[in-house]
Amino acid sequence: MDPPQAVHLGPRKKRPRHTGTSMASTPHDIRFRDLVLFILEKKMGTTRRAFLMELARRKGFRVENELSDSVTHIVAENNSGSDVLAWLQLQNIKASSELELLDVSWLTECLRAGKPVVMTGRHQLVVRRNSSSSPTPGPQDTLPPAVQKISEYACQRKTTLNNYNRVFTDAFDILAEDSEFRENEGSCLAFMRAAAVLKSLPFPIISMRDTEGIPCLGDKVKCVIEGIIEDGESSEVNTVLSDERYKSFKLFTSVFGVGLKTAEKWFRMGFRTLSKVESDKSLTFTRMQKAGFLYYEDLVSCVNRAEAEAISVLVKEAVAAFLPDASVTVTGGFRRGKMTGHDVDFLISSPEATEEEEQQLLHKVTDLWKQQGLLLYCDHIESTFEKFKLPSRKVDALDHFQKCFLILKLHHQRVDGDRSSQQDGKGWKAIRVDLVMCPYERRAFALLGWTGSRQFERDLRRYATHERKMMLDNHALYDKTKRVFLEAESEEDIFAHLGLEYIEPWERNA
Ligand code: DCT
Ligand code: MG
Repeated sequence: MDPPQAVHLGPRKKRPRHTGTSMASTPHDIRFRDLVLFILEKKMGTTRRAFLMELARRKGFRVENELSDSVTHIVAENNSGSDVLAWLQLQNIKASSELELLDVSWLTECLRAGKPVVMTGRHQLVVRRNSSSSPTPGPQDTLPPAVQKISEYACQRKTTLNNYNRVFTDAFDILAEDSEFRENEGSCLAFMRAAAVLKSLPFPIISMRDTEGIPCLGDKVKCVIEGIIEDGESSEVNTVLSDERYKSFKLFTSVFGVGLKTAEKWFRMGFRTLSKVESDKSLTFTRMQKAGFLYYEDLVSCVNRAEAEAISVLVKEAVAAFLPDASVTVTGGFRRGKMTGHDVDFLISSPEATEEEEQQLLHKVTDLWKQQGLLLYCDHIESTFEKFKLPSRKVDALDHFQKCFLILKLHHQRVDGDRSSQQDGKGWKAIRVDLVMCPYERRAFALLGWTGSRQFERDLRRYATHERKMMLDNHALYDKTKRVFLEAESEEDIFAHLGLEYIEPWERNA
């Protein structure tokens, strides 16, 4: 799963109000040069104004910080036309007949449409008799289309990495993680589903009206959204971010090999820092945790694409040395188009290999790396795969394929365009790598399962169970009505069996 990034939502105190740094203004290209907007703070508030300004700029609108002669459109909220005129008068500004005074609903519709929409009477706070109906270069009235029915299942939504609602989804990722640390499964799931559905929206949520008709947004979730819309930050998230338990669990579980149980134990023992844990003589560590501490700095700094490509070459070379016909496919986040990940995942299968050759491949590959001095950590899990076993009922069940969890030494010179070798004395980086070996006829199921995201996988299985009376896991698809296993050569076949529109890997970032 994607480690949720810390959301910087500013300090907790309400006054003075701050916008989160995630909304901090960065230069954006201006796409609509005929419009110069100014957003009135009065009755709207600093934070909401900053939120809207940043969004509008991101969408290519020119928004001025100060009111000047160049401004063509003034946008206000909860102000009547005469309120705005009175305010202008107070500023000693005479409203020319060209100046448009508009309600915020016009701006939010523009933001949703991604371009200026035609101004109508319901947007205009002051309708001037001599003003043409629309000086805006709107080709047609692009009022937002009614939100199409959005499925409650992530496998029926396209979720690319283009997330319009990051400010909300970062918040829900943190709340979900906190619920996970507290082993509150229901609440964790609710936050994860909320984040997933918001990631799929083709527009940013600007007002609570935008959330109407969107599934997976319960009262608790809506309350958080409302807080962020109003204050630019979530008080719930701020509470979590400053919570001892959350901070400690986050830190402890960032060590490879440390799960919830161990984090809980260390927290209860009063530990709050990794250095105190590591130097404590009374604790014993697993082999995995020892490696986790040893390569901590490398492992917490995410793997980038160039490093993933270099690892991919390494894996393909090693596999080809023993099974030249085997296919090696990058799965996980990198297959979904992510630029970084916490590891690099691979699926390997061979059409020709005997069962014995298949079983030996991963061992041969890791032995080779050991000889080459590249194997920093290795944990082999043997296959428990059975041909006629029904798919698991559990949504989060681990699969039965043979696999190994590794830490490999990646020399900087293997990474294209890497400039860090000069700065980094050791000349290599420790990288987490997962290799999965599966029987050739199961490769489509394994590929679908290992591509993720986890939320996408969960919903695929849930959809199969509840909507199709089928059972799906990383090994097989079983039709309970017909009592048959459904075979698949490709991921497309599996979607077709399930009666689902095919979703490309880069659209599975739920
Ligand atoms: N997976 C799964 N069930 C599990 C573990 C993994 O379905 N119990 C799938 C979902 C994603 C894929 O395997 C790879 O797992 P990760 O590497 O944990 O996820 P990722 O999406 O690749 O995230 P990251 O980019 O952080 O590696
Ligand atoms: Mg991964």
